[in-house]
Amino acid sequence: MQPYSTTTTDTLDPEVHFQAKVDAEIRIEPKDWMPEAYRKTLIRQISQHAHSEIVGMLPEGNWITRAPSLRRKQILLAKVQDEGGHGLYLYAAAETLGVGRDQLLADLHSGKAKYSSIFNYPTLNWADIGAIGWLVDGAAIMNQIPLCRCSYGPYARAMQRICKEESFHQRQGFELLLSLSRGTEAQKAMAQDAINRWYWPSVMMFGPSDNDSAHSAQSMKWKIKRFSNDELRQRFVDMIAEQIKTLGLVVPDPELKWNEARGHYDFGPINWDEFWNVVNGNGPCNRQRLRARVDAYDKGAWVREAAAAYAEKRKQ
Ligand code: FAQ
Repeated sequence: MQPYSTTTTDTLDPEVHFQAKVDAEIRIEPKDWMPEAYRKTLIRQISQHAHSEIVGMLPEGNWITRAPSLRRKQILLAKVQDEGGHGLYLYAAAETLGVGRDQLLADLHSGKAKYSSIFNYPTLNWADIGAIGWLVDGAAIMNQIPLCRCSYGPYARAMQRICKEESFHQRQGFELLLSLSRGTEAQKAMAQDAINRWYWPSVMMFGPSDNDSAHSAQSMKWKIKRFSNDELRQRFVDMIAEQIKTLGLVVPDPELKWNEARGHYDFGPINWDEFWNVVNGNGPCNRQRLRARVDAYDKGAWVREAAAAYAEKRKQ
């Protein structure tokens, strides 16, 4: 942390003043001066994050009616509802930067704004719900804990609550897989199959490798991101390689191996063609996911109109 004093920096160029605050770990709040590029970067990242949360409700929502017990159904309902709540906190955080909710959603619906690649994969069997909780929420937590210290106040505060809920999500996923792994041979095979399909897409969630990450250097200077994509990915691989031992299952990576000198697990090559293919709209479920969101928005038009009419009536 660098020393920061308003009196000594008052006369400075606003950009220098801004960076000095960031370096001194002073949170930037909505009414503070900020460089236009900082504002745009935050709108991009926070809105893409919000879109990921609400699109992320779809693969799991698909299994609510088919959960194998009332207990599992209650857990899944609560989790999917939490993801919707995360989307709302994040849209609200993005709105503090001067962009409206309608604009943010229009950008999602037109395909201009991205959402996480991971939600373009299908959920084929019940074990996928466990794999999503353990691997996808596990990757999300690894990426999001440092965002609780993001330089932009509203985003950092939203992330604190989100991370608490995500840790429950990860545990329920692990517990689900543990039950399956201790069940019949068929249940164990189902859990392994789900891990085989969700592991690599989860590793890709952290984004392109540092050499190809367009935004990382600037976002780290602004303390939006605290660690690079590859650093977080390595932590995730290290965590999963240990946790899978309790499940008695295997990570689908023949090259995964503890490296004593590095103090980390080495792992096999990532299929970046697959990653960019999914990011660019050609994954297994991209069209289906976007269509579901656009349909939900269109079908909700009467609710928005009724709420606006009611608010207008109360004003009068
Ligand atoms: N998918 O220069 P970078 C969750 C894009 S929430 C799609 O490295 P940056 C909870 C990137 O946008 C999961 N696109 O970018 C849950 C950029 O394109 P642009 C979401 C990706 O921003 C669980 C380009 O590649 N989490 O899972 C992806 O510095 C279960 C160059 O990349 C967040 O959004 C990707 N995986 O770093 C919900 C966390 N990766 O925008 C439901 C916040 C990269 O120039 C169920 N976001 N791209 O057109 C972040 O931390 C960052 O934005 C990164 C990317 C790390 C995702």
